Amino acid sequence: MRLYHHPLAFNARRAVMAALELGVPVEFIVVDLKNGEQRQPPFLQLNPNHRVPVLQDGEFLLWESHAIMQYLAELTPGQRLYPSAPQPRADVNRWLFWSAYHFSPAVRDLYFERVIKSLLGRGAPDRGVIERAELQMRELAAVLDQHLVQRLWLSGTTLTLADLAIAAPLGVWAAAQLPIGECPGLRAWLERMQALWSPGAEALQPEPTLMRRTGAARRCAPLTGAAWCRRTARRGTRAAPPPTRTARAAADGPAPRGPPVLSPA
Ligand SMILES: N[C@@H](CCC(=O)N[C@@H](CS)C(=O)NCC(=O)O)C(=O)O
Repeated sequence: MRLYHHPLAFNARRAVMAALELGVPVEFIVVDLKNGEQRQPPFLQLNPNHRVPVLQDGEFLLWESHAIMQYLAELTPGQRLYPSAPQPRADVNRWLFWSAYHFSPAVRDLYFERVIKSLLGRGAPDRGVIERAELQMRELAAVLDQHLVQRLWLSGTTLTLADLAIAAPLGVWAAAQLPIGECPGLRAWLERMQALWSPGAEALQPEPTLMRRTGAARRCAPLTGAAWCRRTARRGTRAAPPPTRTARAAADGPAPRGPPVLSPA
């Protein structure tokens, strides 16, 4: 099974995170987005929308990151990231759709205007887009914050696909200057996600100079079957710890540093 992605693409990152957390043996392939590989015929045969991620499982091709997460979970016997009972599953699905329709597009606009445009030499940030996206982001962050202030995880009492889906775009919060500074519940949850995912930081960003490179898709073989994947897969099936004083204190503490794992650069 192959997963086409790019280390700076947070939509792809949620699929990568799901594969690693589930311990699915996937071959990770980086697509050279900066040089337009995604618009070349070979990649367009994988995804006519010229976007990562794409999962290739034999003859079966699947694009759309949230659908890939669900598929990978379905393939994994005994997994607990995607519950099978109707209501818990619907609750996770609710956050996946919310992520796809509302949250990720708002993050994308701020990330694109403030980070990607300058990386790609696409001109100055558009103030109008930034103002609209910031307004939207504040509302969405408040929804997350209120939900998370009394809870450890977004859905149910353990880590699920919902947490991975929404943490992935938040990895760019510092670089994209996302307005989440006054959201203690959200920040405490983000710190929990960082603690879970820090060991994967290097794995997710095997080539820091990637954006300066050119050429065809690069294979990230070291990711496949890494011991770290097995460790996190086990952790993913473990029940969440009860709320601790440390977790609550974190909610009141200073703003966290940029998420090491999830950070784009
Ligand atoms: N809704 C899609 C969005 C995918 C997407 O926008 N991917 C971006 C990177 S985050 C991309 O590949 N952009 C390249 C392009 O538009 O040419 C998903 O969740 O998979």
